[in-house]
Amino acid sequence: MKSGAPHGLLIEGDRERGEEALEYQVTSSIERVPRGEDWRGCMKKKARGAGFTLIELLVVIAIVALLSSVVFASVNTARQKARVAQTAAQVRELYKATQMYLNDTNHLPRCRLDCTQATDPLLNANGVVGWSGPYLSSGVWNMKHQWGGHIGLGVFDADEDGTEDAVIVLDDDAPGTNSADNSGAIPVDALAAIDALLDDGNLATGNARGNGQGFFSAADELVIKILP
Ligand SMILES: [Ca+2]
Ligand SMILES: [Ca+2]
Ligand SMILES: [Ca+2]
Ligand SMILES: [Ca+2]
Repeated sequence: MKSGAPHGLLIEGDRERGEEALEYQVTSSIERVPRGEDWRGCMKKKARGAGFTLIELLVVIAIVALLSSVVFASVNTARQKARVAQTAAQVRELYKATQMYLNDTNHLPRCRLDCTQATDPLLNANGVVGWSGPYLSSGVWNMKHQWGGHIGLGVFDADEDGTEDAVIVLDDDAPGTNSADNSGAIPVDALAAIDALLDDGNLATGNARGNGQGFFSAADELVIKILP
């Protein structure tokens, strides 16, 4: 459309818009190669070699995907191992605190989901004779395991032999919630790994039982009988 225009105007158009550059190529007798041509020629050269590059690229992508899935899996395994070890350490720490409480008071401490900082037996005497705590610096009322559920202290006849037992519960419910919370579920393989560190590795036997297989545990929970 600008074929009849002076060359000076066409050059201006070429520099500003690719559309006009094409028209300029057909109609103009100026020898200078428009910028648009430079660009297209370059792309054509790349496109010719792209067959090999694409296959190579796909192979590289496949290898990277494979490697990253392997790395991701091993990172996950390492993270789970660390969480399992940390949770077992928390249980041992709480067990020691419970032992000290029992030695001093001759009572078993309780602190389940309705437990607060004010009622936490490891932090407050609350009239219990012989109490000489605190037995755990931040208590147990807000203690969470690595999946976010409450680590609680319970007292009930876990093994159904007619006498009360002290238990540590790795709950699937967050501190201060109720049994319907379920936000802190522990994966079954992690439950078994915790059981293996603290007990016999079997969720249905020994002093640690879980995932609904004993000691009145719910799914995704572990109940550990610590006393007597
Ligand atoms: Ca019992
Ligand atoms: Ca629960
Ligand atoms: Ca629950
Ligand atoms: Ca067990």
